[in-house]
Amino acid sequence: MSLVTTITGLPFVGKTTLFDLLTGQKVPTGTFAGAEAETNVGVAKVPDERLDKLVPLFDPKKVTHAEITYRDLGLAKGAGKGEGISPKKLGDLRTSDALLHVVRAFRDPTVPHPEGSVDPERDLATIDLELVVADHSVAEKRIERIEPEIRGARAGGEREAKERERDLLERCLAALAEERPLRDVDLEPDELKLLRGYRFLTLMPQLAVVNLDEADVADPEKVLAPIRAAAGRHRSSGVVHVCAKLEAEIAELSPDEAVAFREEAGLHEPALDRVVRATYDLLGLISFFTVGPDECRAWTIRKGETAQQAAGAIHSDLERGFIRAEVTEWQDMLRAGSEAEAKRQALTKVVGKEAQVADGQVMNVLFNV
Ligand SMILES: Nc1nc2c(ncn2[C@@H]2O[C@H](COP(=O)(O)OP(=O)(O)OP(=O)(O)O)[C@@H](O)[C@H]2O)c(=O)[nH]1
Ligand SMILES: [Mg+2]
Repeated sequence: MSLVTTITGLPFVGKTTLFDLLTGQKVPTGTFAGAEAETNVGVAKVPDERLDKLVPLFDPKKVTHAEITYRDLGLAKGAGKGEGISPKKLGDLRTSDALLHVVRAFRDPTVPHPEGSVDPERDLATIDLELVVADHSVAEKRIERIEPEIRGARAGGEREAKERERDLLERCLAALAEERPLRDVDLEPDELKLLRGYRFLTLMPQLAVVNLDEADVADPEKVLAPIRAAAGRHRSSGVVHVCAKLEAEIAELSPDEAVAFREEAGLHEPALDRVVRATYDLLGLISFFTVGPDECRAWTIRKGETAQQAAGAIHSDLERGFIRAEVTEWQDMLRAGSEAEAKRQALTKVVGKEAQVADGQVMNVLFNV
């Protein structure tokens, strides 16, 4: 599965600094990109220690980590007043799997704040409101258009379907009018399916990335607790912290220096690792591995997917022609040292197409097309 995550947030909160950290790019920061700027696009390799540990066993020609595509998107200064998102940027936001809101908690007086003061909870609410406003206008327009369609439709199934859609949109509109994101509305699976086509922004999972002040890195909870509480009032919301500027400095160091510096600063894990893990948790994603002399590779699927669906993540032929899969926990594979030895020690299970795949399993699909 290929994941697209869009980074958004108020001007000058550190979006591009984070984007560079995640993707290893060097897009200039501190330039006030603003509403007119091009969207930056880059790919992050999903760090996976488990895959890294498996690699020496197989000495493969190629190692492939899972990937996430990140987009870095600026909003105009009018964000929060319903004028912050251009149609082009709305399009970028709407075609994402998740939104990543960067909120500023660093104080640095040399970096201007569009609101004149640092207040991450307020800024989070500002962007949330902007998304609610955008969705409200989509729902409103669709309702306007659907009324004549209902009048023109033949009585019976077709009209009923349109009436159901209108009623659903009316419910959405009511929630949005109360500034409630749509992911907080109780929706049946078929209603959700109907709404997918509209690509409502407030239906997307959201991760708040709190860009901490260097002085708060060692004890982040003080800053994070109120933000967690605010985000926790909504479904499909997560909170994670980074210290983008400090991490950008660390990224310039040699690996050994970086480890030492990190420990000293109390930043035990790189931003990329933390942000990616929070994204996987938020979206309910897991990884499984395929191994061999040609390639060792991590694949991303949704929690609860079956062996056959997981096979489909590799190739549609494997899903179509699925016979069975050999599954080994990654630690067992590591301990056994090879696929043959794992089998000999009965650490490898043979499973059918309905078996659920668990995070970290090594899978070998047997298929016939
Ligand atoms: N002190 C401090 N400064 C930071 C931090 N993160 C970013 N900055 C600074 O804030 C300024 C803006 O950073 P950018 O990454 O360009 O912010 P942005 O959100 O992409 O800004 P626009 O795209 O222009 O809206 C730069 O001068 C950064 O160096 C941080 O964690 N601490
Ligand atoms: Mg920027």
